Amino acid sequence: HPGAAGNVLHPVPPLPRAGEHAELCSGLLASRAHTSPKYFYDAMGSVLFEAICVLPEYYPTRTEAAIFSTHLPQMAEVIGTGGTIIDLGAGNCAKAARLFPLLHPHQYVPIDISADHLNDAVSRLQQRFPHIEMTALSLDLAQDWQLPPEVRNERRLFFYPGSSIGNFEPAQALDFLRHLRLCCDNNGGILIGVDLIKDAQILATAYDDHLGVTAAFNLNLLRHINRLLGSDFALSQWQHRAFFNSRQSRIEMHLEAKQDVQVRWADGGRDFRQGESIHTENSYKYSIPDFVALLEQAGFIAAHHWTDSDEWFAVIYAQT
Ligand code: AVJ
Repeated sequence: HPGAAGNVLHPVPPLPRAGEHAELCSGLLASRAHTSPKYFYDAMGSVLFEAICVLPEYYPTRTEAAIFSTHLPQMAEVIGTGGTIIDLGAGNCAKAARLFPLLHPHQYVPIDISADHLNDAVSRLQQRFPHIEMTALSLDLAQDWQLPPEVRNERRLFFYPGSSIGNFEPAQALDFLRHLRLCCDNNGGILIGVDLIKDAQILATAYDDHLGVTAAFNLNLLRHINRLLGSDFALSQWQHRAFFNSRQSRIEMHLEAKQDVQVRWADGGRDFRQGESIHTENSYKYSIPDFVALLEQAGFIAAHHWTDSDEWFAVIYAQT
């Protein structure tokens, strides 16, 4: 990176698109059609998600930010300084940047699926923190992944804010946390944001806001799929649906056909009946004890947690 002499900034390669075609098709052709939430995040989707984060209805981002503002000094005492911060789903890297003045990492490793977004964010951040070695990686965290040797192993702190863990099924969340535990030496840890179970109406409104930004975010998925598959989804034929499934403790997002719909792509297609839907996202909500139990099953020792006065959101630090 020319602007940051002495620092390594690995250019992020675009994700390999092989396999995505097959994965998308099989999800769309399943009896209950579904897609992975990773397909939300094309360039437009990443911008729409940033807009979601400033919606009044979407409490997680600001609640988590307030928890960090209030408790960051104590977090730094508990966690200690130095080492490598590995930012899982870094996005615009803004959340991690707030940790730097207190945690003083030697290395910062932002990981995100959206390569363009990440490259822009990291080159800006490197100017502000020229003394921190930055190594950007483009990985699909929902697939098998390994950290490359450039990632130092003195003391790895996985940073996983925003409650993105909620996109995993609980069993997959456990596998994911176990994988993180195996990536840490004896001095590692995880600082993770977890959205908590609360009133179903508050939850549902957070995913069905009055401006329709979440609806646009959900519908934009069809445009992304059209580009990836060469399909002919018409956005006007679909509507956003979001609700809290209390039995499974998760928000579900769907795209529902407003009428009978025919969709075609190069090597396939599908008819949807009016009211039929594509399941586009799950966002699991946890209690603090249940999530602590999950961390402990994964081999971490939950050291501390911080929450807001309503207990809507928790930030949990667990160590090896
Ligand atoms: C990025 C997975 C944390 O589940 O709240 C926000 C995604 N989807 N609004 C969430 C999302 C619709 C978000 N995560």
